[in-house]
Amino acid sequence: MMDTEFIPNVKFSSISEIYPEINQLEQITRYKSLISVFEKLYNRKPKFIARSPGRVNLIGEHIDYAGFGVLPMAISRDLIIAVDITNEENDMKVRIANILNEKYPSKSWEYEGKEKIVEIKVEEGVSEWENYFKSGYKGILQHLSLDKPKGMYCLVDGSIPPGAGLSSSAAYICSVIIATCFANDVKVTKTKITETAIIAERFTGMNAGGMDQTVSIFSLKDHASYIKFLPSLTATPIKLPSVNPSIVFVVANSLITSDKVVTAPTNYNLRVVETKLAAYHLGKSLFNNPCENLKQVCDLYSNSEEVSIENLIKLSNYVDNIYKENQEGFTLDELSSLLNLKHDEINNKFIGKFPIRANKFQLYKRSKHVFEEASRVLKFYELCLNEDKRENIVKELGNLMNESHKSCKELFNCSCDELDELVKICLDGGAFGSRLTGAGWGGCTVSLIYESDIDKFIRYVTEKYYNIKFPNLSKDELENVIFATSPGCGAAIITNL
Ligand code: NG1
Ligand code: MG
Repeated sequence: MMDTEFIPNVKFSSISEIYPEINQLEQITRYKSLISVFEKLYNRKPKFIARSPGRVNLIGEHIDYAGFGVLPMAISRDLIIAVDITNEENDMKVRIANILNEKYPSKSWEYEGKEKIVEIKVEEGVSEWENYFKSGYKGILQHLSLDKPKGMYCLVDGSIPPGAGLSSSAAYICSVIIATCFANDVKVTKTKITETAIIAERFTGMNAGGMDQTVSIFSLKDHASYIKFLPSLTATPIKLPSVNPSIVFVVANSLITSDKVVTAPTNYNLRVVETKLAAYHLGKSLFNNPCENLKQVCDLYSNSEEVSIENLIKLSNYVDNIYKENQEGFTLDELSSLLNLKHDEINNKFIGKFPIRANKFQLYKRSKHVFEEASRVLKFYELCLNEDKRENIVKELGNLMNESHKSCKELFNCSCDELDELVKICLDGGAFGSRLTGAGWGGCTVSLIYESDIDKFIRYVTEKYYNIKFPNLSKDELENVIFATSPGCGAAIITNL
């Protein structure tokens, strides 16, 4: 197996190579300060640092869990964990602390054997910072066969704003997994780490898709990723179009935080259920074969595992037709007769471990969004690949992003007033396209602009959005809420500290 299959080791002296866009000196200072806080806190030196980046999704929202391809890129903002391991044979304790210790208090726990590993309490309405650590730790230990995992001292520092749709949770879990592997001297392939991280995120109460973990682990510097989940997980690195004048993506945080774990029963997890219900129903009505996800409906429809824009459009039209009489959603009773399933069968098949709350289940809107969004991803991908089509490319990419936002807002209902307002301001400020990124209901937008317009654009959005809604933000804070991105590196272990 090739070495590149594993998480790369980067020497501390080369960490600036990981960070293309933001001040590299600032990063070096950040790492040095992490190491010195670690030493003061634990009275020992860290052995290594694990880092995994957040991401901005360029296009393909809420379709990963329906099995369709997405197109995100890693950003420089990341989650780093300084780690030392204990050498005493029976010390299997994990101690965690955070640089922001007032907000995130220190915790520790003992290893209680394979069966138990660690208890994760997920109560509705609460999301504890240590749960993400525990989830990653539990996920990887369930996979590895270690009799005695090493005790660990850990100190965490994150630069991804939480609840902003930039995937702080997946970056956290991925860092924990690679840290635990490295601490215990085991090598696991990138694919296995990603799959473990996806399952691990579900311990936190989110019925997670796989985009964030894949992009965090697989990204290559200067490349976005085209990620496919079925028939198997693949991440193809792609260069963003090189055009003249050159383009860049700017992230702007609406500063409306959406804690996805807390809102999962009415938002994220409910959407997962709705797309599954639609797959079951469409599969049944088209082929007498209830499907598990909407990608499977598409495969059966086209007799191939390759997805085509043409077939996605046909399916979107089919959805118009089959739900002609009911575009406003089905009650549980109505679903029961539509699918010919009893209430508890629906519960067991589609809901299970992730509780949801809904008066109506939207099959029409959700499936239509998924098929159309999947076709926009393919169009975006083709535009990135096709060197000959460069004339209107910036406009075309922008239009796809705008259509994506409209669909997230109207069909997937995962936007909010502030995001819609911010998108409008970004477009007025000269963006070719602008859309919510990540799960939505708050969090960030991503906008496509000319690189030469960055300052002008940021000034405009600051004046129209931040100065009005959040007039007390300092200059430093502003730099953290609106910033230009370039495609960053994936996960790494930093050694030789
Ligand atoms: P964020 O923005 O990190 O909550 C979530 C999911 C993705 C994807 C997007 C919507 C997790 C960890 N992440 O992202 O898989 O479904 O929403 O496109 O569940
Ligand atoms: Mg998340």
